[in-house]
Amino acid sequence: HGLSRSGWPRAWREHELRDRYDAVIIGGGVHGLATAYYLARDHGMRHIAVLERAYVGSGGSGRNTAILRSNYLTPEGVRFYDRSIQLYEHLAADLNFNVMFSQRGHLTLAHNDASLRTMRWRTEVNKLQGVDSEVIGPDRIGELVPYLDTSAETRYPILGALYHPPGGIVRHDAVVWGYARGADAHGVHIHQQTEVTGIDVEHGRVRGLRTNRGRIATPVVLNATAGWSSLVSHQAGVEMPVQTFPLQAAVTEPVRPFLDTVVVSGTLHVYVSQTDRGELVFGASVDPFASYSIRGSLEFTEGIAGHVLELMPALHRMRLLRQWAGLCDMTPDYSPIMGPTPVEGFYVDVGWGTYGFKAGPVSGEAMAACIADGKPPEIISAFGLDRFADGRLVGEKGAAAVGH
Ligand code: PYC
Repeated sequence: HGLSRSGWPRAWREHELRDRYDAVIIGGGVHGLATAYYLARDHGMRHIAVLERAYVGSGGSGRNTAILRSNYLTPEGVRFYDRSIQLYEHLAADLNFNVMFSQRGHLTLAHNDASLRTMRWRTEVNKLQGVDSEVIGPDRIGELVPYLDTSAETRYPILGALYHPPGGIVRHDAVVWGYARGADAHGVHIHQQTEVTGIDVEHGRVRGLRTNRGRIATPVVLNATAGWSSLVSHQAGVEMPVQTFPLQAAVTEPVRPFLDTVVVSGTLHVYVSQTDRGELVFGASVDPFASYSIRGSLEFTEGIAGHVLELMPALHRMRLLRQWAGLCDMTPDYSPIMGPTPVEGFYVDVGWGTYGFKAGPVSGEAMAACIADGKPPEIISAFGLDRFADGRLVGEKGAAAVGH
């Protein structure tokens, strides 16, 4: 039972679906699995299920570009993402699973005065929160990334950059598998191919949910989905201020390592990094229309190729290997929605836009504390659903990702 067909031990087990759990987490991505892991490990909760419609990591956790950073714009955002970086720094040891976190530094290029001003603003907020960021000029950028065209002859000359040394990349699948294995070792039931078809609410409180494999009674449900988060919350009668957009990405054939920083250009709507395998990973901003489609488009391929070549003309002979898309749940202020909802026992960890993967560890830690204590811990207190009614927005547009 504990072995796969090839004879290797299974990283996590399969279980019969029980008709009762103490908590059910919808979504087997990094957020849902991390929440289950910390709930079981740190809060001693037993009888936890994670329900995943497809396979673990099949949503945003397996579709992102694996970039980690904490150089945000608001103090609330910087503190939150910085805690995630701290957890990532110890994750391989914690999970006993090599997640290949490479803190190679992260550069956000400024091609105009307005961007440079925002970079300076972010630098000051970052420093006040103890996060390492500084604005650097074209000469230093050229030393860090020799292949970048830092001349004044380009369409959008590079005026400077926000340099964030602790940022970098990680092996995103390993993070998902590590949390899944860790959660399983603490007794969590991971149910793949298990789709939630309804959430039962009586007298303002969660009673259970229905799935394609049967009913489950539970007093606690966490919506940790991405792409369909508003539809899942709607099943509990809770409306989310979320609009869903596709985001496309691509990788090239592998080449010898030459790029050991992450390079982001908001003006050119593109970010580039090189994996340990040698592939270049390219990502774009979200598609310009709301949709649940994850089909690739030729417009994306043409656009990304053109923009990458504006930054690094020497790459003109490289070939793209594959492209894909993921779904981004955008909120009005570009910050997530985390914590309790008006339905007792129904919690959300949603609205992750284009920035969810890097927040997986801190979200898991914070949502586990929130569920165990019945109230949000300080680190996520600014991200509650009620902020939209009260007008306490946490505006992260200037640092969320590219091209918003
Ligand atoms: O927030 O760093 C980010 C990011 C990279 C790609 C999409 N979002």
